[in-house]
Amino acid sequence: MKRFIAVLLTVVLMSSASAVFATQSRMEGMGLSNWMAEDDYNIWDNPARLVQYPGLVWGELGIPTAPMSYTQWAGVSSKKMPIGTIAAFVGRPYSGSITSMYSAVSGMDLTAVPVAINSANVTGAALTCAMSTVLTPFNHLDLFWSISPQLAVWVNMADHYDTLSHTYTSTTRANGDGTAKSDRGTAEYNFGVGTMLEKLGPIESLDVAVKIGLPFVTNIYSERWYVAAQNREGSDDREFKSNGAFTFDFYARWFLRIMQTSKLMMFSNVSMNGLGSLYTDKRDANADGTLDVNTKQTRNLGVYGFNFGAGDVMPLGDRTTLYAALSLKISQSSYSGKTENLINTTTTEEYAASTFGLGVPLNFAIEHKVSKVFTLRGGLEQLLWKNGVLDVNDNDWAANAVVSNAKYQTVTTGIGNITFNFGATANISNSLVIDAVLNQDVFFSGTYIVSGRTNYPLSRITLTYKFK
Ligand SMILES: [Ca+2]
Ligand SMILES: [Ca+2]
Repeated sequence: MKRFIAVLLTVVLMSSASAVFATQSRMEGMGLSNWMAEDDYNIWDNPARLVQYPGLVWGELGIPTAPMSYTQWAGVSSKKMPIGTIAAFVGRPYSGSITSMYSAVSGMDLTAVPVAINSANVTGAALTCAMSTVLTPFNHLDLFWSISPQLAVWVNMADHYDTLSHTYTSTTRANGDGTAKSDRGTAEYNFGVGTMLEKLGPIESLDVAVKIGLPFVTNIYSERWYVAAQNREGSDDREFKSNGAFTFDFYARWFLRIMQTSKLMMFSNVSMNGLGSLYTDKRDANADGTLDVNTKQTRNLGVYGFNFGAGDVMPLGDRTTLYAALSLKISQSSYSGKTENLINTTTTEEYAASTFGLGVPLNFAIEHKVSKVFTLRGGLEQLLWKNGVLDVNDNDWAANAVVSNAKYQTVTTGIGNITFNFGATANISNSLVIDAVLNQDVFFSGTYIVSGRTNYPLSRITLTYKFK
C-alpha cells in the first residue's frame, strides 16, 4: 500500500508540475508536450509567440470530463497592429494547482478538515458545506499582448464562488431559530511576461517566459442558533483559507544549431508552488459564552518541478513529419502540518512527508498528409525509467509532548507504461482547419491504449479559422 501511495504521489506531483493547457487537439493526437513541436499552442508557454499567430479564431468542443467541468472555449487574435498583436480567450480549462491545497495525503494523521459539515442546529437547514473542498476555479479570461517579438505579456483571471444560506425564525423565539451559512470561494490571478530572441551565437532562437500566480481560497462556515435554556445563541465558526499561497514558473526553449543544416530543440522548465493553508474551528455548542472547541491547523505544501528535454522535428519529404523527444522530469514536494488546541495551548498532531520523483519519458510521433484535406497523426510515449521516494516523519503527541517519532522511507523504481495517441486534421478550406483526437473504445488491448472518455468517438475537437 505504501508503495502504491508513493507511486501515486509521484505521478500526481509530476503531472501537476508539467501540465499546461494548449490548443490541444493536435498535440494530444500525438501525445506530445507543448515544447516538442511548433504550433499556435506555444503562446501558452511564451506569450511572445503570439506574434506568429495574428488574425485567428479558435474554438474547441471538448467532451465533458466531469460534472461542472468547462471544456468548451474560444479565442480570437487581432491582426498585426501598430501597437502589436492582442488576443483574448474565454473559458479555457483551468490547469493550475490550487485544488491540491487540501491534498489528502494517505497516512497523514492530522485531524481531518471536514469533508462535509451538516447544519445540525437550525430548524430545517439541509445545508452542507464541504470545508476541505477547494473549488476548481473557472477560467474567465486570458489576455495576451505581444508588443513586439521581444516583449509580450499575459494575464489570466479565474474564480469560482458558491454560497448557501438558511434562516429559520418562529413567531415566538424558540430553539432552532437561527441562520446557517456556507460561503466558499476560489480565485486565481496569473501574470506572465515573455520574450523571443534570435541569433545568439549557436542559438538560433530563444524563448524565455516567467509566470507568477496568486491563488486565493476562503471556505467559511458559520451557524448561529437560539438556545432557550441559556437565552443565548450557540455558535459554530469554521474557516479554511490559503496562507501565503503563490506559484512561479520559468520556461525556456531554444534551438541549438549543431551543424550547418541540423538544429536541436532544447527545453527547460522550473516551477514552484507554495500552497499553504490554515484551518480554524471555533464552537460554542452549549451557548454558555465560552468556546468548547478552538483549534487551528496549519499545512504547508510545497511542490517543485524541474523538466529538461531535447528533441527534433524531422521532415520526411513533403507529406510526413517525425517528432522525437527525450525528457528528464524531476519533482520534489514537501508536505507538513500541525494541529493545535488553542483552549489549553497544546499541539495535538504533527505530520511531515516529502516526495522525490524522477521520470525519463521518450516520445515518438508521426504526422502524415494523406490528401489535400486530411492529415493523420499518432504518437507513443514510453517512460524509460521512473523513480519515486517517499520520506515520512510522523510525530505523535500526547499531553503536549511527542510520544513517538516514526520515520520511514519508501522507494519505487522501474520502467513505466507506454501510451498511444491518435488524431486527425481536416483542412476544410484555406482558412478553416479542424483538429480532432481519437478516443478510447477505438483501440483496446486489455487496457485502453488510447486515452479519453468512454462512449465518445472523439475526445477533443478544435476549430481554427484564419480571417482575411
Ligand atoms: Ca461553550
Ligand atoms: Ca502524527
